[in-house]
Amino acid sequence: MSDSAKRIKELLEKSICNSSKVFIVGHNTPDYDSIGSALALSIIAKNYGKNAYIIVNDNDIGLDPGIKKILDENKKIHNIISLEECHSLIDEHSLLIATDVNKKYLVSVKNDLDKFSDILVIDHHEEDKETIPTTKKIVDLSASSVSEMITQVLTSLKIKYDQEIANYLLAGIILDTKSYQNNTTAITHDATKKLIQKGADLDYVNSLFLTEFDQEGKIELLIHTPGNTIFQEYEQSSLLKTRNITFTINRASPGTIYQKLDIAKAADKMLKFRVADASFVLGFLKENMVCISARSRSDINVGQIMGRIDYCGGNAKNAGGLIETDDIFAVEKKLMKEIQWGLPSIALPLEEPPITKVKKLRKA
Ligand SMILES: [Mn+2]
Repeated sequence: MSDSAKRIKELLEKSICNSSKVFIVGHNTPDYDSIGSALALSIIAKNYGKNAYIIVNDNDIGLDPGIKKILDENKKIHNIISLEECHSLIDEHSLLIATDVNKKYLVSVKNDLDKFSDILVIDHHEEDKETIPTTKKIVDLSASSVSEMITQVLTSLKIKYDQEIANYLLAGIILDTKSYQNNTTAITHDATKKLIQKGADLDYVNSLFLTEFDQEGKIELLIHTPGNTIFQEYEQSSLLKTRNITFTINRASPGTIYQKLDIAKAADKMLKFRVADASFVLGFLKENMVCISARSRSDINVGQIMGRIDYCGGNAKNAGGLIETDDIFAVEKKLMKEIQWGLPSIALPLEEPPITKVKKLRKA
C-alpha cells in the first residue's frame, strides 16, 4: 500500500465519522477516473453508515457516451445529484470530498466551498494557486490515478464491492495510464490485480473505450472528408482583423443522421486547427431537424450570430440551435448571409456590427 493511500484511509475514516453527510465531487465533465473513484468513495462512506451523494452538474452535451451510461446506471443506487439538489441537502456538518481534481474552477461547487464544514481533496494532478484550500489534501503525483489509490483503500478496509465498481475503477486506471503506457508502477499493477480478482471484466472496460473510438471516427470523417469543410476568410471591420471561419456538413450524404454530441464534438474539434477562429457544424438529428453547433476561440461572438436565427442562440464562444427543415444547405446559406451582415466581436459588444466582406472562399 502506498503512503498516500494510507493517508487517504486515515483521513477518510476521521472525516467521514465526524460528518453528517458526505458529498463527493469530481472535475467538470467527468472521466472514468473521476466517476469510478467517486462511486467507490460513495461505497466507503456508506460502509461507515453515512448518506453519500455524488454531485454531477454537467448536462448531457459534452459527456462521453460511456460516462453517460455509467451515470444513468448508477443515478439511483448511488444518489447522483445536481448542484441544485446539493444546495437543498447540505447541512452544517457536511463533508465534501473532491476526487481527481484540486482546482476550484474545475468543480461545480466552486462557489459553495464555504458551506461545507470539512473538505478532503484526493488527487494526482499538480497544484497551483487555484487549489481548493484545505488542510486535508492528498495529492500524489506518482499515483497513476485516483482509482489506483482508492482500490488500495477498499482492499485495506476489506470493504465488499461488486463487479461494476471494479470495472469502473479499472477503466479509470486504463484511461489515466493510456493502457499501462504512462505513470505505471508496481502499485498500479497490484491494484489492477485486486480489481480483476473482484471480477473486473476487461471486455466490458474495453467496450467503454471502443464506443468512444467509433464516435471519433464518425467525427473525423465529418470534418476531414474532402469537400465537407469549407474555409472562409472574413474581414472583421470593427477590429480590422481577418478571421477564418469554417462550415462543415456531410456534403456527399447530407441526409446522414448524427447525434447532437457528435456535432458538438466536431465543432469543438475544428477549433484545434489553425484554420478556424470560429466553426459551424451542421447535421441532421432526425428527418427535418437540422442541428447547428457554433464555437469560437477568438473574438467572434458566435452566440450573437446564432441569435439572429430563430430557435438558435447561446453564449459568445459556445452556441447552436435546432431548425425544422429538410434543406440543410439553405440553413448554411442563411448562416453565411448573417455572418456577412456583421461579424460581432466579444470585445466590442455594443458596437453595431459593420458589413463584413468575404475575402476568400475555398473548399477542403
Ligand atoms: Mn485522473
